[in-house]
Amino acid sequence: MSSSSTQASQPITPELRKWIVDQAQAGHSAESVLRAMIASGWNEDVAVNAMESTLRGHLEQQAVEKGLPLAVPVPEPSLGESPLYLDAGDRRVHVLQSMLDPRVVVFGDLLSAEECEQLIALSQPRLARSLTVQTKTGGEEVNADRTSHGMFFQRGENELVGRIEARIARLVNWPLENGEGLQILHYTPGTEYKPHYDYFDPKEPGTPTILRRGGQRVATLIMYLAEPEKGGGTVFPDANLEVAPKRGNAVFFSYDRAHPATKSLHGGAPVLAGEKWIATKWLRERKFE
Ligand code: PD2
Ligand code: ZN
Repeated sequence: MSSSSTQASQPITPELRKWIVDQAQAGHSAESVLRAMIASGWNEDVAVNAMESTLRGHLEQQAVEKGLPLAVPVPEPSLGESPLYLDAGDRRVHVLQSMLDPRVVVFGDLLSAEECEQLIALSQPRLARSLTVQTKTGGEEVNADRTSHGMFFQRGENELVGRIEARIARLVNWPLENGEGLQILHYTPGTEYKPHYDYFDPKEPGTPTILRRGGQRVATLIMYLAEPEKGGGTVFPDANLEVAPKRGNAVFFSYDRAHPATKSLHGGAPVLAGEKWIATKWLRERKFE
């Protein structure tokens, strides 16, 4: 029997959905529920689909009932078959670590040493005390929680920036046009970026103005351009995770709703010795212009 005629002859009824949710709530594993369905005559593909769609729908319904904002699609590297490397078009990028909740992926060798040096050199004359978007008004402000110095490149501002942006788009399967301009940050000893969320707080009055330009931020890629001697890791307090700021490497994390439930709280630990340089790419839901 073809799978489409199987789907038609084995419809996923509301009763079946309820039964699946009941099984999950009773603590039965996905595997055991699947085995029970197959044993009672369900086609395996249909059963897997029914389980996936039912449980995803149920989780989302619960989240919305709890007052969480709706989940949206997010960028995601193609890690389905646990590859050691990803083809990012013009470069083979190493996959060093992957965590599901929060969604965090550490990449190796995303940038060459020359690219790191060139980004630093091009940004240096344009550095100023870092601003953060002021969610009260939609403007920008100097923020005491962020003591680094930084600047933004325009998207596609030069060949180097355009090349890196195309690489990132391919790596995380997200349109280049949805990216904000690349930001460069420079940290000297004692400077840090206190833990925060990168999405815009839906409760702040300036947020609707910010969202008109491309919607929410849904993912962040922090690329390490120069490594400090001590300190300066990127920390995820809700995951007890610290990513080492190794030159050429990068940490990617996504957040499918503007809510702490994503566990995407993260910060730049104080630099204890040496200097840390990073490039940050924030990705929006839609075209950012
Ligand atoms: O420098 C970092 O590790 C860091 C930490 C938290 C950067 C950012 N956030 C950012 O650029 O958003
Ligand atoms: Zn951040």
